[in-house]
Amino acid sequence: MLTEINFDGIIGPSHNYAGLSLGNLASAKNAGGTSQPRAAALQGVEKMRANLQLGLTQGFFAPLDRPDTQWLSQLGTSAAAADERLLANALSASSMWAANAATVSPAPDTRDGKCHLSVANLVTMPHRSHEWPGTFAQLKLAFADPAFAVHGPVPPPFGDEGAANHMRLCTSHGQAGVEVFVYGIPGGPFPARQHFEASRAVARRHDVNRALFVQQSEEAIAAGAFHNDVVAVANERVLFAHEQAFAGKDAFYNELRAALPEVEIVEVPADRVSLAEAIQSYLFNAQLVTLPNGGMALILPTEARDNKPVWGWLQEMIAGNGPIRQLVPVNVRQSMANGGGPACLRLRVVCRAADVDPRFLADEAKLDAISAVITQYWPEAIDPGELASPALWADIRRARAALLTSLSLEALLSN
Ligand code: SUG
Repeated sequence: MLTEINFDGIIGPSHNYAGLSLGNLASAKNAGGTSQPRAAALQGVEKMRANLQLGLTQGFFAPLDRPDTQWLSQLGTSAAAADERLLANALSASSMWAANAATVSPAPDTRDGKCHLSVANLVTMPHRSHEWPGTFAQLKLAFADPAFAVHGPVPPPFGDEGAANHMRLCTSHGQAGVEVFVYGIPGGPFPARQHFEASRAVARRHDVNRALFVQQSEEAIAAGAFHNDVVAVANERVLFAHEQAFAGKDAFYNELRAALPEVEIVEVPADRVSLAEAIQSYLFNAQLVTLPNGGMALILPTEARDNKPVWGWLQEMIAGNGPIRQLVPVNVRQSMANGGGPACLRLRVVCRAADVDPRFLADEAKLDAISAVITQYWPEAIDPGELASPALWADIRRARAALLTSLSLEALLSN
């Protein structure tokens, strides 16, 4: 029995607003602001709890070791000697956005019948480019069972941003699907982070039976959709997307309908919700999930509820007879202020829960234990001006160590 498991990145104790992501409007807007790591991480835990209460299977990944001294050392420096910008790049808690951890091709889609995961190289952004070794160590531990094949990163310079640029459409999670790899073309005002060559390499390595390659529209990237999951999300037979999400949309929709005749495309027209509104509200950065009773729910940020045109459109959609039956707003404002919504915070893996290392699976009691560690150890606030404080680095390390110990994941301490 295959289940979709959402693995959320636990928001790390170094969560801060350093404005590191060009093309991510929220990150730029909030640069220099004071962050609240404890509140941020508790918001993330409450999202996981809400998912459990909906009857979904929930997992998590632990934060990485920050500041990343190994990376700084490769650059010939240290936390004490690095300049302000480099230090901020070494301190980011960006691994919280688990949608960028890896691309996942579940067993029914691959020729060898294994669930393949490729850790994302994230080479476009310096602060994200050094996530993969720590993430890789974690994926190898969580998915050590022979039901999985965990691959290293695609070599640079081909940029790979993982599941944020990948969608899977299928009749139901356990059946063979068509995998859609969405890439960007460079040349616009902001970086196109997912490269065509990287998408093709991942599809080949996973030996995916049915793969489609689609270009993300240049207008979407220029408007601030630095990942496809800011303008589109798929679940089972449903694709929920903004009208301007894709280049060559008609050809893509035709190919999709040919591959999966039962596909339902729920498109939001630009004259109802502009790209700018979609990006401000993160309407599409929602978890579109199948509930145990069969209907679908959209777990979206409260910012979507607070945006009039967006909420108005959603209300009409729900009143109609479409496949999405329920809206579940969640408060992840601390992550949102860095451009990370509910869908950014999770990596979906369709597999047998029994094949996953149980230390990475959540239940209420474990979430209580995680909350207790966060409440005790996570810094309450970080001002970007404090990032050079050795006392802060020590607090961040102590917090992570306490979490890993409470989860019996001490094996990750050195990663
Ligand atoms: O890569 N923000 C992340 C947000 C990632 C969202 N993920 C998905 N869409 N799946 C990014 O831009 C901000 C860091 C800073 O500015 O300090 C940041 O990295």
